[in-house]
Amino acid sequence: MNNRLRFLISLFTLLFLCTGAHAAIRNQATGAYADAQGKNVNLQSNVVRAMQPETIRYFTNANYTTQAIVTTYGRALFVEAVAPACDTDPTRIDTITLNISSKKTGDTQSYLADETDVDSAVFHITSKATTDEAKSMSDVSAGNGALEVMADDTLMASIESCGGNTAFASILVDPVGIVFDSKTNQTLAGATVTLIDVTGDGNGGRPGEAAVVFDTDGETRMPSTVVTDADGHYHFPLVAPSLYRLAVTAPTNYTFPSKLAAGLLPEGREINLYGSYGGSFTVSAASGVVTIDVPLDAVPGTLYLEKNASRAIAEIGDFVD
Ligand SMILES: [Ca+2]
Ligand SMILES: [Ca+2]
Repeated sequence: MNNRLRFLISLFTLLFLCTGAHAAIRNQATGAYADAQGKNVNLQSNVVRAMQPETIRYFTNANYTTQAIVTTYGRALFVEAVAPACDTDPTRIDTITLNISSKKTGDTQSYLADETDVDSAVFHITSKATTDEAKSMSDVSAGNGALEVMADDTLMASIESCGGNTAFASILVDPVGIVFDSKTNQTLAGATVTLIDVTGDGNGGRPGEAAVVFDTDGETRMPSTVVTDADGHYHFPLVAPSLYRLAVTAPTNYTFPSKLAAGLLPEGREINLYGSYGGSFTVSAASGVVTIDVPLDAVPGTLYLEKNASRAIAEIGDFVD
Protein backbone atom coordinates (compact mmCIF):
# COMPACT_ATOMS: atom_id res chain seq x y z
CA MET A 1 0.00 0.00 0.00
CA ASN A 2 1.57 3.26 -1.07
CA ASN A 3 1.67 6.36 1.03
CA ARG A 4 -0.83 8.17 -1.09
CA LEU A 5 -3.40 5.44 -0.70
CA ARG A 6 -2.81 5.26 3.03
CA PHE A 7 -3.19 9.03 3.13
CA LEU A 8 -6.39 8.77 1.14
CA ILE A 9 -7.87 6.15 3.43
CA SER A 10 -6.92 8.10 6.51
CA LEU A 11 -8.77 11.12 5.19
CA PHE A 12 -11.98 9.31 4.38
CA THR A 13 -14.74 10.02 6.78
CA LEU A 14 -18.26 8.74 6.95
CA LEU A 15 -21.05 11.22 6.86
CA PHE A 16 -24.40 10.12 8.11
CA LEU A 17 -27.12 12.15 6.57
CA CYS A 18 -30.40 11.74 8.29
CA THR A 19 -33.18 14.14 7.38
CA GLY A 20 -36.00 12.97 9.62
CA ALA A 21 -37.12 10.59 12.30
CA HIS A 22 -38.04 7.91 9.77
CA ALA A 23 -35.85 8.95 6.90
CA ALA A 24 -33.57 6.58 5.14
CA ILE A 25 -30.05 6.51 6.50
CA ARG A 26 -27.72 7.62 3.73
CA ASN A 27 -24.04 6.84 4.03
CA GLN A 28 -21.56 8.75 1.89
CA ALA A 29 -17.77 8.68 2.19
CA THR A 30 -15.84 11.88 1.54
CA GLY A 31 -12.08 12.02 0.97
CA ALA A 32 -9.52 14.72 0.22
CA TYR A 33 -5.86 14.42 -0.71
CA ALA A 34 -3.11 16.26 -2.56
CA ASP A 35 -2.25 14.70 -5.93
CA ALA A 36 1.23 14.27 -7.47
CA GLN A 37 1.15 17.87 -8.73
CA GLY A 38 0.27 19.13 -5.27
CA LYS A 39 -3.33 19.99 -6.15
CA ASN A 40 -6.04 19.28 -3.59
CA VAL A 41 -8.54 16.66 -4.73
CA ASN A 42 -11.95 16.07 -3.10
CA LEU A 43 -13.76 12.82 -3.68
CA GLN A 44 -17.23 11.63 -2.74
CA SER A 45 -18.36 8.05 -2.91
CA ASN A 46 -21.77 6.91 -4.14
CA VAL A 47 -24.61 7.38 -1.68
CA VAL A 48 -25.40 4.08 -0.01
CA ARG A 49 -28.81 3.81 1.69
CA ALA A 50 -29.30 1.61 4.71
CA MET A 51 -32.71 0.09 4.02
CA GLN A 52 -34.95 -0.22 7.04
CA PRO A 53 -37.92 -2.56 6.92
CA GLU A 54 -41.21 -0.99 5.86
CA THR A 55 -43.79 -0.31 8.53
CA ILE A 56 -47.44 0.73 8.45
CA ARG A 57 -49.41 2.27 11.30
CA TYR A 58 -52.91 3.64 11.81
CA PHE A 59 -53.45 6.94 13.59
CA THR A 60 -56.47 8.53 15.24
CA ASN A 61 -56.40 11.78 13.24
CA ALA A 62 -54.54 13.85 10.67
CA ASN A 63 -51.94 14.94 13.24
CA TYR A 64 -50.46 11.44 13.07
CA THR A 65 -49.40 11.52 16.73
CA THR A 66 -51.64 8.98 18.47
CA GLN A 67 -51.65 5.45 17.12
CA ALA A 68 -55.06 3.84 16.56
CA ILE A 69 -55.79 0.17 17.20
CA VAL A 70 -59.52 0.38 16.67
CA THR A 71 -61.92 2.21 14.37
CA THR A 72 -65.59 2.19 13.47
CA TYR A 73 -67.88 2.69 10.48
CA GLY A 74 -67.64 6.03 8.77
CA ARG A 75 -64.54 7.12 10.68
CA ALA A 76 -61.70 8.20 8.39
CA LEU A 77 -58.62 6.00 8.39
CA PHE A 78 -55.30 7.76 8.85
CA VAL A 79 -52.65 5.43 7.56
CA GLU A 80 -48.91 6.04 7.60
CA ALA A 81 -46.32 3.95 5.81
CA VAL A 82 -42.62 4.28 6.44
CA ALA A 83 -40.97 2.90 3.34
CA PRO A 84 -37.41 4.04 2.57
CA ALA A 85 -37.33 1.88 -0.53
CA CYS A 86 -40.28 3.84 -1.96
CA ASP A 87 -38.53 7.20 -1.61
CA THR A 88 -37.08 6.73 -5.06
CA ASP A 89 -36.24 10.39 -5.64
CA PRO A 90 -34.75 12.33 -2.68
CA THR A 91 -35.51 15.65 -4.42
CA ARG A 92 -39.21 14.96 -5.08
CA ILE A 93 -42.31 13.92 -3.18
CA ASP A 94 -42.95 10.29 -4.11
CA THR A 95 -46.39 8.67 -4.18
CA ILE A 96 -47.21 5.07 -3.36
CA THR A 97 -50.33 2.93 -3.32
CA LEU A 98 -51.70 1.36 -0.13
CA ASN A 99 -54.17 -1.50 -0.22
CA ILE A 100 -56.66 -1.88 2.61
CA SER A 101 -58.80 -5.00 2.86
CA SER A 102 -61.46 -6.36 5.19
CA LYS A 103 -60.87 -9.76 6.74
CA LYS A 104 -64.58 -10.53 7.03
CA THR A 105 -65.94 -9.26 3.72
CA GLY A 106 -62.81 -9.67 1.60
CA ASP A 107 -63.44 -6.22 0.12
CA THR A 108 -60.29 -4.34 -0.91
CA GLN A 109 -59.65 -0.74 -1.83
CA SER A 110 -56.50 1.02 -3.03
CA TYR A 111 -55.50 4.46 -1.80
CA LEU A 112 -52.75 6.86 -2.77
CA ALA A 113 -50.27 8.03 -0.15
CA ASP A 114 -47.89 10.98 -0.64
CA GLU A 115 -44.49 11.40 0.92
CA THR A 116 -44.65 14.00 3.72
CA ASP A 117 -41.45 15.64 2.46
CA VAL A 118 -39.15 15.16 -0.52
CA ASP A 119 -36.84 12.81 1.37
CA SER A 120 -38.84 11.72 4.45
CA ALA A 121 -39.70 8.18 3.27
CA VAL A 122 -42.90 8.67 5.33
CA PHE A 123 -46.13 8.39 3.38
CA HIS A 124 -49.59 9.55 4.47
CA ILE A 125 -52.79 8.47 2.82
CA THR A 126 -54.18 11.37 0.74
CA SER A 127 -57.60 10.26 -0.42
CA LYS A 128 -60.32 9.97 2.21
CA ALA A 129 -60.54 6.39 3.39
CA THR A 130 -63.64 5.46 5.35
CA THR A 131 -65.53 2.26 5.98
CA ASP A 132 -69.18 1.37 5.38
CA GLU A 133 -71.11 -1.14 7.44
CA ALA A 134 -72.10 -4.32 5.65
CA LYS A 135 -74.90 -6.21 7.40
CA SER A 136 -74.40 -9.15 5.05
CA MET A 137 -72.27 -10.09 2.08
CA SER A 138 -74.97 -8.76 -0.26
CA ASP A 139 -73.95 -5.25 0.90
CA VAL A 140 -70.41 -5.82 -0.38
CA SER A 141 -69.32 -4.86 -3.87
CA ALA A 142 -65.80 -4.77 -5.22
CA GLY A 143 -64.36 -1.70 -6.89
CA ASN A 144 -67.16 0.68 -5.87
CA GLY A 145 -64.78 3.08 -4.13
CA ALA A 146 -66.06 2.17 -0.66
CA LEU A 147 -64.65 -0.35 1.78
CA GLU A 148 -67.43 -2.50 3.23
CA VAL A 149 -66.73 -3.99 6.65
CA MET A 150 -68.59 -5.86 9.39
CA ALA A 151 -68.74 -5.67 13.19
CA ASP A 152 -65.69 -7.24 14.86
CA ASP A 153 -63.84 -6.98 11.56
CA THR A 154 -60.11 -6.54 11.04
CA LEU A 155 -58.66 -4.29 8.36
CA MET A 156 -55.30 -5.08 6.84
CA ALA A 157 -53.24 -2.37 5.17
CA SER A 158 -50.37 -3.33 2.93
CA ILE A 159 -47.83 -1.74 0.60
CA GLU A 160 -46.18 -3.52 -2.21
CA SER A 161 -42.93 -1.91 -1.29
CA CYS A 162 -40.54 -0.70 -3.90
CA GLY A 163 -37.92 -2.98 -2.39
CA GLY A 164 -40.00 -6.07 -3.03
CA ASN A 165 -41.07 -6.64 0.56
CA THR A 166 -44.58 -6.17 1.82
CA ALA A 167 -45.54 -4.52 5.09
CA PHE A 168 -48.83 -5.21 6.85
CA ALA A 169 -50.74 -3.59 9.68
CA SER A 170 -54.14 -4.43 11.10
CA ILE A 171 -56.83 -2.45 12.90
CA LEU A 172 -60.05 -3.63 14.53
CA VAL A 173 -63.39 -2.33 13.28
CA ASP A 174 -66.28 -1.84 15.69
CA PRO A 175 -65.16 -4.46 18.23
CA VAL A 176 -68.06 -5.89 20.19
CA GLY A 177 -68.74 -8.42 22.89
CA ILE A 178 -71.84 -10.58 22.66
CA VAL A 179 -74.15 -11.85 25.42
CA PHE A 180 -75.78 -15.14 24.48
CA ASP A 181 -77.77 -18.12 25.77
CA SER A 182 -75.31 -20.75 26.97
CA LYS A 183 -77.40 -23.60 25.55
CA THR A 184 -79.25 -22.29 22.48
CA ASN A 185 -76.55 -19.75 21.43
CA GLN A 186 -79.29 -17.18 20.89
CA THR A 187 -78.01 -13.60 21.38
CA LEU A 188 -79.60 -11.83 24.33
CA ALA A 189 -80.81 -8.23 24.39
CA GLY A 190 -81.41 -6.34 27.62
CA ALA A 191 -78.40 -7.55 29.64
CA THR A 192 -76.77 -4.74 31.60
CA VAL A 193 -72.98 -4.93 31.29
CA THR A 194 -70.63 -2.85 33.44
CA LEU A 195 -66.87 -2.77 32.95
CA ILE A 196 -64.98 -2.64 36.26
CA ASP A 197 -61.33 -1.62 36.53
CA VAL A 198 -60.09 -4.15 39.08
CA THR A 199 -56.69 -2.61 39.81
CA GLY A 200 -57.50 0.99 38.92
CA ASP A 201 -54.57 1.20 36.53
CA GLY A 202 -56.85 2.43 33.75
CA ASN A 203 -59.23 4.76 35.61
CA GLY A 204 -56.87 7.04 37.47
CA GLY A 205 -56.24 4.83 40.48
CA ARG A 206 -59.74 3.84 41.63
CA PRO A 207 -59.55 0.05 42.00
CA GLY A 208 -62.86 -1.81 41.83
CA GLU A 209 -64.67 1.17 40.36
CA ALA A 210 -66.10 1.76 36.91
CA ALA A 211 -63.67 1.69 34.01
CA VAL A 212 -62.82 4.77 31.98
CA VAL A 213 -64.03 3.95 28.47
CA PHE A 214 -63.27 5.89 25.28
CA ASP A 215 -64.70 5.83 21.80
CA THR A 216 -62.51 4.58 18.96
CA ASP A 217 -61.04 8.08 18.56
CA GLY A 218 -59.35 7.64 21.93
CA GLU A 219 -60.80 10.95 23.18
CA THR A 220 -64.60 10.82 23.44
CA ARG A 221 -65.77 9.31 26.73
CA MET A 222 -68.22 6.43 26.54
CA PRO A 223 -70.38 4.92 29.31
CA SER A 224 -68.91 2.11 31.40
CA THR A 225 -72.39 0.59 31.81
CA VAL A 226 -74.31 -0.41 28.69
CA VAL A 227 -77.34 -2.56 27.85
CA THR A 228 -76.98 -5.16 25.11
CA ASP A 229 -78.80 -4.31 21.89
CA ALA A 230 -81.08 -6.50 19.77
CA ASP A 231 -78.03 -8.43 18.53
CA GLY A 232 -76.78 -9.02 22.10
CA HIS A 233 -73.89 -6.63 21.43
CA TYR A 234 -72.13 -4.49 24.02
CA HIS A 235 -69.46 -1.92 23.14
CA PHE A 236 -66.47 -0.80 25.20
CA PRO A 237 -64.44 0.52 22.26
CA LEU A 238 -61.17 1.51 23.94
CA VAL A 239 -59.72 1.28 27.46
CA ALA A 240 -56.29 1.81 28.99
CA PRO A 241 -54.22 -1.25 29.92
CA SER A 242 -55.38 -2.70 33.24
CA LEU A 243 -57.06 -5.69 34.87
CA TYR A 244 -60.80 -5.61 34.21
CA ARG A 245 -63.92 -7.63 34.90
CA LEU A 246 -67.43 -7.60 33.48
CA ALA A 247 -70.36 -7.27 35.90
CA VAL A 248 -73.52 -8.46 34.18
CA THR A 249 -77.13 -8.11 35.26
CA ALA A 250 -78.95 -10.77 33.30
CA PRO A 251 -82.29 -10.07 31.64
CA THR A 252 -85.42 -11.74 33.05
CA ASN A 253 -85.23 -15.54 33.29
CA TYR A 254 -81.44 -15.65 32.87
CA THR A 255 -78.59 -15.89 35.36
CA PHE A 256 -74.99 -14.73 35.36
CA PRO A 257 -72.38 -16.10 35.58
CA SER A 258 -73.06 -19.23 33.58
CA LYS A 259 -72.43 -22.57 35.30
CA LEU A 260 -71.74 -24.27 31.98
CA ALA A 261 -68.06 -25.09 31.42
CA ALA A 262 -66.38 -23.37 28.48
CA GLY A 263 -66.01 -26.68 26.62
CA LEU A 264 -69.78 -27.22 26.69
CA LEU A 265 -70.70 -23.81 25.27
CA PRO A 266 -71.77 -23.37 21.64
CA GLU A 267 -68.83 -23.07 19.25
CA GLY A 268 -67.71 -19.88 17.61
CA ARG A 269 -67.97 -17.56 20.60
CA GLU A 270 -65.04 -15.63 22.02
CA ILE A 271 -64.81 -17.18 25.46
CA ASN A 272 -62.34 -16.01 28.08
CA LEU A 273 -62.04 -18.67 30.78
CA TYR A 274 -62.19 -15.96 33.44
CA GLY A 275 -63.71 -12.86 31.83
CA SER A 276 -66.71 -14.63 30.30
CA TYR A 277 -67.68 -15.80 33.80
CA GLY A 278 -67.21 -12.53 35.69
CA GLY A 279 -63.55 -13.09 36.54
CA SER A 280 -60.67 -10.71 35.88
CA PHE A 281 -58.89 -10.41 32.54
CA THR A 282 -56.02 -8.30 31.29
CA VAL A 283 -56.33 -5.67 28.60
CA SER A 284 -52.96 -4.74 27.16
CA ALA A 285 -51.90 -1.63 25.28
CA ALA A 286 -51.79 -3.73 22.12
CA SER A 287 -55.34 -5.06 22.46
CA GLY A 288 -57.04 -2.10 24.14
CA VAL A 289 -60.52 -3.44 23.54
CA VAL A 290 -62.98 -5.68 25.36
CA THR A 291 -64.56 -8.22 23.00
CA ILE A 292 -65.24 -11.08 25.39
CA ASP A 293 -68.51 -12.93 24.82
CA VAL A 294 -70.66 -13.73 27.85
CA PRO A 295 -72.85 -16.83 28.22
CA LEU A 296 -75.98 -16.64 30.40
CA ASP A 297 -77.95 -19.62 31.71
CA ALA A 298 -81.71 -19.77 31.29
CA VAL A 299 -83.39 -20.14 34.69
CA PRO A 300 -84.59 -23.78 34.87
CA GLY A 301 -88.32 -24.23 34.56
CA THR A 302 -89.08 -20.76 33.30
CA LEU A 303 -90.28 -22.23 30.05
CA TYR A 304 -92.84 -24.42 31.84
CA LEU A 305 -95.81 -23.20 33.83
CA GLU A 306 -96.14 -25.54 36.78
CA LYS A 307 -99.33 -25.55 38.80
CA ASN A 308 -99.96 -27.72 41.81
CA ALA A 309 -103.03 -27.85 43.94
CA SER A 310 -103.38 -29.35 47.36
CA ARG A 311 -106.44 -31.29 46.30
CA ALA A 312 -107.32 -32.87 43.00
CA ILE A 313 -111.01 -32.18 43.35
CA ALA A 314 -112.54 -29.15 44.91
CA GLU A 315 -116.11 -28.53 45.74
CA ILE A 316 -117.85 -25.23 46.03
CA GLY A 317 -116.91 -23.59 49.32
CA ASP A 318 -113.63 -25.55 49.72
CA PHE A 319 -110.26 -23.74 49.99
CA VAL A 320 -107.54 -24.80 47.59
CA ASP A 321 -103.99 -23.95 48.70
CA1 LIG B 1 -38.82 11.42 -2.39
CA1 LIG C 1 -66.32 -2.08 -1.86
